[in-house]
Amino acid sequence: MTHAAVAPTPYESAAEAAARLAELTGVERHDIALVLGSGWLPAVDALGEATAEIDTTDLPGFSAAAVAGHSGKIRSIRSGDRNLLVFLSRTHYYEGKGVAAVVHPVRTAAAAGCSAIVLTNGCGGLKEGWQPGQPVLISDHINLTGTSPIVGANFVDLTDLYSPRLRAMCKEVDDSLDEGVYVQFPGPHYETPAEVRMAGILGGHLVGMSTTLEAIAAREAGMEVLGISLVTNLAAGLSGEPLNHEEVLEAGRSAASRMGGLLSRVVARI
Ligand code: 8IG
Repeated sequence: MTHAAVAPTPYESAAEAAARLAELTGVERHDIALVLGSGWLPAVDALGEATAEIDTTDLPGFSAAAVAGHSGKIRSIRSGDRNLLVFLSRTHYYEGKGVAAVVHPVRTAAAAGCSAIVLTNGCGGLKEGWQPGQPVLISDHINLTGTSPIVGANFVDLTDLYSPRLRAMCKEVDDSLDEGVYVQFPGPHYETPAEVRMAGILGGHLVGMSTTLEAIAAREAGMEVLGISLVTNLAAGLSGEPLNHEEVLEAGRSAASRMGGLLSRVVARI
C-alpha cells in the first residue's frame, strides 16, 4: 500500500524555510526581522553591512516579488550583537496567492528565532497636517480584508498588537513621531474618496494594502510587533491630485536618510 504525501502545514513550511535560510546565510539564528514596504528600500543600507543576501525564491514557500520598487531579496545584517533578517519585499494580499503566502515571511522569521518584527509600509495619510515623506507609528489597525492568516479555533488576542513599549522607544529616538490607526484595504486599486472618508469615520488615519495580516501572524507566533508607516501620499481626494506609484517611490527616495536613521537607532534599542 502506498501513502499519499501529507502537505506540510504553514508552520512546518516556515520551519523548512528557516532551516534553509540558516544554511544559505550561515547565520544559525536571527533576532529581529524587518519587512520593508513601499518607499522603505532606500533606507536599508543604514542598517549595516549585509552578511548575506539571498533571493526569496531560494527558500521554500516564497514566490517572486511583483511590485516595482520591491526587490525579491532577503538580507542578513549584523548590527551590533544582533542578526537582522530583512525582507526587501513582501507578498501582498492583492496578488491572490492566498493569506498563507502573505504571512510566510513572518512565520519564517519566527521559526528563524526572531522575537520582534518591524513591519513597514508606504500608505496614504488622512490626518490634517501630515505630509508625504512623513513616518507615522501604527498604534492599532482595522483589517478590511475580511480574512485572517489563522485557520481554526485559535482565538488570538490582538490587544496592544502594536507594542506600546516599542512605540515609546521610537518616540525617545524621535519625539516628532505621530501615531495613527492603519486601515488595510484589499487593493490593488486605491480607495475612492468616499472610502477614504469612511476610513476616517471608522477611526482610521492611514490607508494601505498590507501589514495587518502580517501583524496578526506575528502576534500568533509570539513576536513583539512594531509597525511604521511612511505616508507617501495624501489619501485619495485629499490633495486634489490623482494618486500614482511614482510619487510613492519618490517620497521614499527623499525620506530615505530619515527612515534609515530611525530604523537603525530603533533596532539597536529593541
Ligand atoms: I504607497 O493611498 C500607498 N499604498 N490603499 N491607499 C492604499 N494603499 C496605498 C496608498 C493609499 N498609498
